[in-house]
Amino acid sequence: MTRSVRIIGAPSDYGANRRGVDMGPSAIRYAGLADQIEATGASTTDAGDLAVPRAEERDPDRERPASGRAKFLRETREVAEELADEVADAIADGDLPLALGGDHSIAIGSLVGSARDAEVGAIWFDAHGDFNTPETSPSGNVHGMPLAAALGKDGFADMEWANATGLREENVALVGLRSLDADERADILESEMTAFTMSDIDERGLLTVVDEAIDIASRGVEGVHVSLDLDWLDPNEAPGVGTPVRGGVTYREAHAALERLADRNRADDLLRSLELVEVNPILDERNRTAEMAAELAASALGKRIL
Ligand code: HAR
Ligand code: MN
Ligand code: MN
Ligand code: MN
Repeated sequence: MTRSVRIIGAPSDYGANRRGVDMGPSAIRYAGLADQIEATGASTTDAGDLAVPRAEERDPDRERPASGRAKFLRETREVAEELADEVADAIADGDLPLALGGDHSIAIGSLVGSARDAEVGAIWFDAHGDFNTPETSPSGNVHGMPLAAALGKDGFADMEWANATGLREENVALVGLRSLDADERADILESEMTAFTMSDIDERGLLTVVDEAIDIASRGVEGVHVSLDLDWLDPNEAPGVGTPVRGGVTYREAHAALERLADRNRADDLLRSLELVEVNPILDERNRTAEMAAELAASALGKRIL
């Protein structure tokens, strides 16, 4: 079981079109994150926020990939390298790193850090596939690309800073998909990742799908990175996200999924790193999405009512 959690803020919005996710770490902390986690019996330390320059001061195209488009690649790299070191440090010190986004591009850093000296798997709770490359992305926004980057796909193959060495496609499970771009969809089908759509959840039941995702991510590895994009939830419940897609899981389903993860972690000690991303306080209603993020982290870390 997780005893000590190290909170690491990554207030970056370089990967997204909509400003505001850079306030995510403050909003999630303000929502009572540390208290929520401590109620599970774990202790917390807060490493503060990474220093992230403001996007207005930067040129999105200053560093270009060899082909295609990925905006703010240089800045994304700065954040990823810093976060990777923080995450790897926390793990080396015996803590569970909990990264707070920021948009989902910060996952490049979380994955690189988590998979630096070990084979790891990943569970990706998200409406989106996040498997675009600079070539396939319709937007050039890197928050739609972190899995492709970490897995060293196509245009990312020569960007060593973005490649999570200990992560293999076979150990990646996406859960809750309902919005994919055409080429991204084809690439996911062709990959060795396992992708569960909302329809799979409808047909098979959420907990069956989550159990299978945990099996896939934890098979033959040292630990699992869990990435929770708040747009996984239905926008009626979690309105404070930049790219909402209707038809997501409910508040209760989200808790059930993360409580199952906590149960499996209690038995097998599989959780290696965790992140909460895409909370956008500007678009939120009275901080409820940030509150949900904090509550869901507590469920993942073993909060129980009885
Ligand atoms: N697939 C779209 C793109 O690549 C949208 C990405 C959505 N963003 C996220 N990631 N919130 O899950 O531009
Ligand atoms: Mn240290
Ligand atoms: Mn995402
Ligand atoms: Mn998403």
